[in-house]
Amino acid sequence: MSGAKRKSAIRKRASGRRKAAIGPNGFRPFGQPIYVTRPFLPPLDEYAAGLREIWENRWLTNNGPVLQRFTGLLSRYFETDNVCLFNNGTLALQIGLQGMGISGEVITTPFTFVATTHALYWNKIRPVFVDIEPDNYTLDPKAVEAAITPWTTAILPVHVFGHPCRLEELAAIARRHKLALIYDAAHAFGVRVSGKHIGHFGDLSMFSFHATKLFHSCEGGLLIFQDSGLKRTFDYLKNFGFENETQVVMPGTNAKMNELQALMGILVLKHLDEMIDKSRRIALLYRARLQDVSGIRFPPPLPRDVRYNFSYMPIEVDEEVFGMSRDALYERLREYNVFARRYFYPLICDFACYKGLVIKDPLSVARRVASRILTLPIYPDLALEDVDSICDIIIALGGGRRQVIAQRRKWRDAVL
Ligand code: T4K
Repeated sequence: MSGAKRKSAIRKRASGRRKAAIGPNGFRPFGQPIYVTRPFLPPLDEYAAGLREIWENRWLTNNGPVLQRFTGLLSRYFETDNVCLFNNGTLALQIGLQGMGISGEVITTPFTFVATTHALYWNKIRPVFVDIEPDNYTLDPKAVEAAITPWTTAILPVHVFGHPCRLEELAAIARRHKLALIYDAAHAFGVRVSGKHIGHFGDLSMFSFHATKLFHSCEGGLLIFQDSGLKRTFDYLKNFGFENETQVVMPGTNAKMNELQALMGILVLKHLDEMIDKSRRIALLYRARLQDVSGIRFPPPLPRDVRYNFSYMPIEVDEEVFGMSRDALYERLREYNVFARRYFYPLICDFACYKGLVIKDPLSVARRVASRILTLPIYPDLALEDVDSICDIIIALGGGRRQVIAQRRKWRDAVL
């Protein structure tokens, strides 16, 4: 392609992606879909160089050199040897529970991705759903304590959207009742509390490295744990239980991360701080533009000692005040090529496969949040101009065009 043609193609792509401008008939849809997230991709030549090494090694999986390098990097990042990589977060959590011998009942949240509960199911553990807190949507410690029975063996809270759970209260409950505390930290890579990695709270934490996560390895999962004795068990469980060529010590499965995943993880890790910073600016812009819009609610800012990763952008839509239901807003945004998501609706206990469970907690907060939640697009490469246009559309859908103009003036004064 000639230089001039290439420039024109780039210009076309940018304007196609960007424009949801105010036209004579109102807002025009974006030229290309704006998804809730897009994976960060490292420079292609860096990945190609890594592939060349893999080609030369002819070693694709089963604890290859790239996987070992990735493990070493994560071990340094978390400052512990107690790390174990898997081919995805679901199997990591499933094996985490199995390796720790969790059984009976586990108290958990219904406001999460379905994999949290599936990991219990595959271990024949009964999930006991209790309510969440209205501010950051994590498990309510009071509800947890009220749900403990003689069969309870563990608590499985989720740092949903990367919001840290009530770490101290949950630790105290676990201690008092001699329960294991296992965190689903799928959304929380990069989050720190008082300078400490979120993965160091509780007995064990699982991170998902799925492509939709801020930090990813295409697919992948990681366990961080306190008891170093568990490492051997996890290594057996993810590799068929092999001790050596002739001995199988337990009925494991195949949950190994391969070399191509590990390579992606190594290259994306280099960009973690830059990704968090870009996402932070996007989140600030959403807040500046939308926080005073009637009927839109943001979770309150996190405590000052939390270093957040800005991996999700949840808002709640109050139909009566906003003038449109969450579902209507979700649908209308799609008409503009904006694919926000209703994470996490429906609640897990309302999925057909879990409907039969007896649930004592009325889950009133979780139900209200699930009916109002909408997660807006956020990812490092999302242009601020696009965020601005998404906000224009939301404001216009709720309150009309005049409000957009007033809002624009206001945030420009505040932010610039
Ligand atoms: N626990 C929690 C709390 C979790 O949130 C998850 C996963 C897990 C456990 C399990 O971890 P993993 O086993 O997945 O490692 C997505 C992800 O598949 C899932 O990993 C994630 N949580 C969940 C919250 O979101 P979907 O069904 O919403 O994904 P999908 O395919 O609709 O993707 C969302 C958007 O992302 C697409 O509209 C476009 C964009 N996208 C997606 C992919 C895969 C891309 O641009 N490129 C891509 O390659 O579940």
